[in-house]
Amino acid sequence: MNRFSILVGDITRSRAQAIANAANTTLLGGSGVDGAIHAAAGPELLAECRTLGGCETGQARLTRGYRLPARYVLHTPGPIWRGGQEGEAALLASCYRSCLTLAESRGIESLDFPSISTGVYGYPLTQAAPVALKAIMDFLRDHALPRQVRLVCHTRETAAVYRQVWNMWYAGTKEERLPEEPETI
Ligand code: AR6
Repeated sequence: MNRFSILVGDITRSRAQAIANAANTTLLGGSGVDGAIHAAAGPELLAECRTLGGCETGQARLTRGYRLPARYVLHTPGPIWRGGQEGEAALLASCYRSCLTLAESRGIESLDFPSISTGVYGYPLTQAAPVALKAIMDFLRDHALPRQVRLVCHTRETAAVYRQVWNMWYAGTKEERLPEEPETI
């Protein structure tokens, strides 16, 4: 089985053991995927987030998932796009790595990511995709956990950008290419 795949759909429906949340540094909720995760998890999630005292950009914090199917949420504030010369790529890579490291330390076997920073925070998708995929694939190469990592894109167009980058850099053979028709959740 491939340890990495790309899906289309709503990450709040994910049955992975943990999902990542594209949060902000307050960890107190917002719009986009953050809003959807808090809405689906219920007010207990916000109550636990309040105890954490925020999180720096590029770092990650773990909470329970409450009413979500996922047992845990890994909250990570992505960088706000400021033109690309303000360390955005290193911070974005750090978001993925921080979540993966935290997941590994808690023995988490399966982890789903949204496309961090590419919504409200304005990170251009074609520039975010290679950074995100390199961070994930570098980590998987060196670590046994999480066994399964998936990127859950909200739209087919977003998934297509990640798929093209993945196929270009990580599919050694034609058979390893990700399917044009992604799975949906
Ligand atoms: N499932 C999967 N992906 C989703 C979902 C969903 N339910 N909803 C949106 N997306 P964004 P950011 C996609 O804006 O750019 C919040 O207010 C969306 O289409 O959610 O990191 C936070 O509190 C896009 O591709 O996150 C922060 O203040 C991707 O998720 C700020 O927004 C990320 O878009 C973070 O901005």
